[in-house]
Order: sequence, then C-alpha cells, then structure tokens
Amino acid sequence: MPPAPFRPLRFPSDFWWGTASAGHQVEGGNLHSNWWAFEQQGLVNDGSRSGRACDYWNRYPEDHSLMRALGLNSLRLGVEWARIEPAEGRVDASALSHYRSLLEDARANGLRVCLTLHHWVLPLWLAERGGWEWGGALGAWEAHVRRVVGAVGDLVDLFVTLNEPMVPVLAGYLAAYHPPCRRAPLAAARVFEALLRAHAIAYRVVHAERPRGPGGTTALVGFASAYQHVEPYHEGGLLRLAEAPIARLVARGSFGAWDRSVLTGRVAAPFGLGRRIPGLAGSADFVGVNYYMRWSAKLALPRFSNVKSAGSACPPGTELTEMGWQVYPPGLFHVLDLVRRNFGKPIWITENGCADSGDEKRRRYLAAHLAQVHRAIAAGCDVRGFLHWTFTDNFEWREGFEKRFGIIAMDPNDPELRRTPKQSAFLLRDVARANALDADAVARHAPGALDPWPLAPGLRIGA
Ligand code: IFM
Repeated sequence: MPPAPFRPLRFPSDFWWGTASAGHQVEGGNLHSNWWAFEQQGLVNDGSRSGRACDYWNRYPEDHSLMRALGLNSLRLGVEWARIEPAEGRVDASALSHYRSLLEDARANGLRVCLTLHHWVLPLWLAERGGWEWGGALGAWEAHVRRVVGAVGDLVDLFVTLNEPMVPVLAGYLAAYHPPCRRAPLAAARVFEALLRAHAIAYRVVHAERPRGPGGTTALVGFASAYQHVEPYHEGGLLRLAEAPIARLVARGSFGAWDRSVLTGRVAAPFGLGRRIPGLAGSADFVGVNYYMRWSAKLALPRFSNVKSAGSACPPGTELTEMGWQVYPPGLFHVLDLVRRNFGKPIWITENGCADSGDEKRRRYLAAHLAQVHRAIAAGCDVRGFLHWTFTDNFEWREGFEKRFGIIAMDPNDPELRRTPKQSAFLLRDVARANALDADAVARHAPGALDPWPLAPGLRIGA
C-alpha cells in the first residue's frame, strides 16, 4: 500500500530560503591565499585547483537573478581576506568596492544576506607568519573585520564570524588534511584559543560599529559550526554502553568544546584549561547550524578518510553520500534541539546538503532534512532559515571539483561555465514559493523520501 499523504509542512512566515557558499570555493582567482598555494603543490585529491572556480566574482549578476527566479529570498556568502589584504597592511580598496557591488546586486534581487567573515582561508602572507598562531594575527583580523563592516555592513542582515572553526583546528593541525597539514596537538590547542578570540573580537567589532541593515534593522552576529549527530554504533547492550563515552568525546572534540567555550567565556577541555577570554561569554545572537551527517562511534581504530567522517563506522543499511557521510535526517532534528537547549537563541541552518553526482539522492536528502527542520520548529526550536549547501557545483577543498553539492550544475571545464538548474533546484523553488513542503512536491521530486523518518506529531494523515 502506498504511504498515506501528509498535510503540508508549513514553515514560519518570513522564513529564509536560500543557498550558501564561501568565497574561495566559488569566486575564482583567490591568488594571494594559503589555499591557492596549497593547490599549486598538487595536493588536491583529484588534482584540480580552484582556478577560476565558478567565476562568481564576475558572474554574480547571473547567479543572483537565477536565485531570484527560483523564488529564493536569501543568500549566504563569504568575503576573502586574501583579496582584501593581499599583502600585509596593503588594502585593496577595489576588492572592497567589488564586494559592495556584489551585495547591492544581491539585495536588488530581493536576497537577504548572511555574510561569513572567515571561511578557513588565510592570506598567504599571514599563513607564512604562522597563521592563527602568529602573535599579530588577531590585530590584523580586527582591522580586517572593521574594514569589511565599514565597507558593506549596511547590506548585511547576519554576520557569521567564523565558519566551522573546528575544521581548521582538526583538519589543519591534527589530521594534517588541510593546510598547514600538521599533526601538532599543542598547536591545535593554540589555534582553537586564537579562533575563540577571533570570534569574540568580530562579535564586539560588528556590534560596536552597529551597522544598520536595510530597513534600519541591526545585524545579528553568530558563528556557524559543523554539528554531527554523534551516537554509539550499536543499538543496545554492553557495546553501546562502552561506545557511549567515545561518542561523548567525539561530540565534545568536534563541536561541543567550542560551544561550551562560547557559552562560558572560557577555553574548554580538551583544548584548554578554562582560561577566560574577554568578551567571549554569550557572544552569539544566533547560532548557525551546518549539518550533514550522523557519526557512529565504535570501539575500533580510527580511519582518516576525510575529516568529517574520520573514524566513523557505518551501521549496515545506512545510505552514504559521495563524501562517505552517513545520511541520517533525524540527526538534524536532534542537533537543532541540542543547540536550542544549550543556547536558547535563534538558529539559522547555514548549511545542509549532499554530494551527489546524480541528483536523485540530493532531492531525497533535501526533502527528508526539511521535514526534520519542520519537526524541530514544531518542537519549539526557533529556526529562522534554511540555506542549502550549495548553489553551483564548486571547489570542494581537498576533494576538488569531483564532489558536487550544487543544485545548479556547473562543469569547471566548460569554457562558458554554464549554469544549469538540476531538479533539486526546482524542489527548493517549490518549497520556497509555498513556504511549505507538501505531498505534491515530494511526490514530484523525491518520492518516498519522507517515509522512513518521523515527522512532527500528528502530521501524517491516517497514521
Ligand atoms: O564545502 C564545505 C563548506 O566549505 C563547509 N561545510 C561543509 C561543506 C561540504 O563539505
């Protein structure tokens, strides 16, 4: 018997529907950065380089009008420090004014703006001085943030200070997977603390400058973390009991220590011993949730395949994305609930998406995760928006262009870099236009996607 239809899953009015990206992954030509230098050494797994990426730097008008045509009302993007300050103390005013034009164009297309101030990439000059370990890094960062806020702050609704700060710590200084490719626990702890300080500085600077967003609103400031739903591999028994502490440790190392530090204002274990950081406690007007996967903790030797699934075992029957990440939509519900309990602040889903060279898995993934966002809202989470990772297929860091997260197909080898909407773009369009996920959209774009997972209570008709 086919599953019963369900009533539309409606989202709050004024909900943000959009996509997310990062400068280095889409702009192209981020020449003066540490990632650019890393890529020139041939270290990207598929041998590619970011190169001209999606040429978003020049093609933003086309992308923004396509977003508008798809009914999207918001956009998350980042600025690149290496473009703005390509050499120490030398500010490229034309880069700042280019960002201004780009953001004005986004607004002219009816897109609200979430701006990421730092998404892993450093100016090469700063990386060569020791990156976040260098004593001058925080002063340079403060000046950079002030510049960006001064140049474009009035066009921004939400500032993300740092994207996934644990990735540079874990991938850069423990797993040696991202630059500077070190295995140095003490350096990891120093960088963790420096990033907390950087976040607190950016929070203070943005509020001190008090940029008025369009309509006179004050911008909100927060961070975006990569949250996994971490749980023991086994469903019960002694093994589950034995795995529970591993799961707690993984959750603590991958996002919990960061959250705890921001909540308490002190550098949390295992990265610190409680040193107080001025201005850190409570420095989040909202929390950005980047959610992709479940992580299963098992008593086994860790494997490092790629940073986010390092050591994760996969329970039989679990679907994986092309990144090797477990597909587990209810994990998003649990993560949202955890963030609500810990922070009690508005939440934006600043990333969620799926590497899929076809598009069928992405559509099922998208529909099933949206249903969990709806479920979390029904359970009391103040979720204000959903920003899908990502718009165009783009440069996926060490995985190069091979991994495709976009709702818009783009082949980096196409001289024209043509943008072609995938069916997942039409699913997101239909949801954004209706401000709801309804049975029709699911049947058309992602049949059966919701069936395996719980919905908000009382929603499945006939259940
Ligand atoms: O592409 C990345 C993004 O830069 C940060 N969050 C995860 C995405 C997919 O790996």
